[in-house]
Amino acid sequence: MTSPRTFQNFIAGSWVAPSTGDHFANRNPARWSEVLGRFPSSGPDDVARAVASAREGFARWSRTPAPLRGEVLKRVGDLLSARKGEIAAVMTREMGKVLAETAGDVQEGIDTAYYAAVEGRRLFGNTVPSELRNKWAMTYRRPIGVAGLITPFNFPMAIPTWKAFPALVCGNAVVFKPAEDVPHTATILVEILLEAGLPPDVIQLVHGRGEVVGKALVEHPDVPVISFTGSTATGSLVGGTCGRLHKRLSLEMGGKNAQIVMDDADLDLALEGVLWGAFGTTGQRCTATSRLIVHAKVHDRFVQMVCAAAGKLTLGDGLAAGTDVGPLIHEDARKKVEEYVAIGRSEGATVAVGGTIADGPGLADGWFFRPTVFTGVTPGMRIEQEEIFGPVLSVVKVNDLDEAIAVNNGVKYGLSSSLYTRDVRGAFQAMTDLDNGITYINAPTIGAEAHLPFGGVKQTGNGHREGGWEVYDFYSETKVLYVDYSGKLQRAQIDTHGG
Ligand code: UN1
Repeated sequence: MTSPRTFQNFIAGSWVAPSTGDHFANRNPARWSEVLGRFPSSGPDDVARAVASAREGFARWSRTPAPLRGEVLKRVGDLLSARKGEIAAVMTREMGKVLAETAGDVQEGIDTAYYAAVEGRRLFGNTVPSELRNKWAMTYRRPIGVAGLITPFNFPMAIPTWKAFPALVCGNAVVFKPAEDVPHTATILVEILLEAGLPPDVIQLVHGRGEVVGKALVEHPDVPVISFTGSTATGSLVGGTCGRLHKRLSLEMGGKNAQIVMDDADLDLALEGVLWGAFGTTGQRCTATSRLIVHAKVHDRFVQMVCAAAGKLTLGDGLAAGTDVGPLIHEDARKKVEEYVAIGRSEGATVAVGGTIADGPGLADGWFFRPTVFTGVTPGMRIEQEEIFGPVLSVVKVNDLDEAIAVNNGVKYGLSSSLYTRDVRGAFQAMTDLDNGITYINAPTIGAEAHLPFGGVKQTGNGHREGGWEVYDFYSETKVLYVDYSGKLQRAQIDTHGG
């Protein structure tokens, strides 16, 4: 067997070994004995070199016209398209989700690239009337500086592109710290950015641990913009530092998303939705459906449909045809799921299906856990309140839509929600009252599109959005210009009505 390849950081225009000399193994979660590569365990010195180089890159890139910056992103989209299948396979190998999903993840990157390319020609400001005569008032967007991007394992291509592409089109330079679990996909993204013609010092890739590399990036005084997707606990730490250092910060964190199924819903449609929402990506999505809120009139029938179907899902290597659900990302993730199953039992909920490690043929060397459905869950139980980030669905029975909305809103998170109904009145009530950043009607809790804002309320985020047009506000500074051509001093608020 050939020994695994040793990968490098991309710093100051070159692929280089880490200053520490240390590396970590990237393993396949479906077959943990398989080492896919060795990646740098970088240190603060690597971050410092990357930031210094990115500052130089920023000086030139920020002066490159935005439409030309957009052209680079257009080529990135073309290159991602050409390599879609290959990247999807790399991604499945390093993080486990099935090939159809990793291909979708790459497609999300492609969509984000083409959308960013066009935004390069549209980075609008506003021109508005001045309250004074012979005076113009307008805004335009300026690049900010070096953006530090810290990304999670579950969408190894999509989430980095959500952050990096708008940051770049807005004229910023990027230092990218991907999750330790998915360093290979991150490496390919950087290769593609370079091949597309991005000046080498505008993108820097520093691999390593969050506590070391992520921390150094967040604390670095020359990185004025930080974007972080990950756990709410880590997000609080990042937020504390950024608050102290007055940094611009976008946080995208936990979720406890619910699918509501009313008594008039198309149950077959709702079934497909909940299976995809709860067990796709093995439940490891911020937008995963982790609660199912069902009207009492259809509760027993629908729960039975869900359990029968969940029990039939095929676990396995995401590369194998016929696999529905891949492994969890690593041992700790599976332990956490096991712990929550024990917590749910001790709280008095019933495991209706699953609830155990899956270790049948071909599964023993991976972090597999059976799709699990808890029934008899009541609002306030920990399995109803806390993010598990695994294939565990908690079912809550309700008597009407008002109660369903109250249950949905009774958690600290607010990312996505979904309602299955045929009642237009109820749908609009829910669209208004569900306290989430994203609500789906007759569709699951996942399904965000690249050109619409993505994010949540309450402890899911800090008020910013990824994707869509709103993210361009985050990565640019709005400057206001007043031009007075009256030839005399005109005092705002004082001379307004005088002339
Ligand atoms: C996440 O869950 O971390 O719509 C991101 C969705 C996906 C992206 C999810 N396109 O849920």
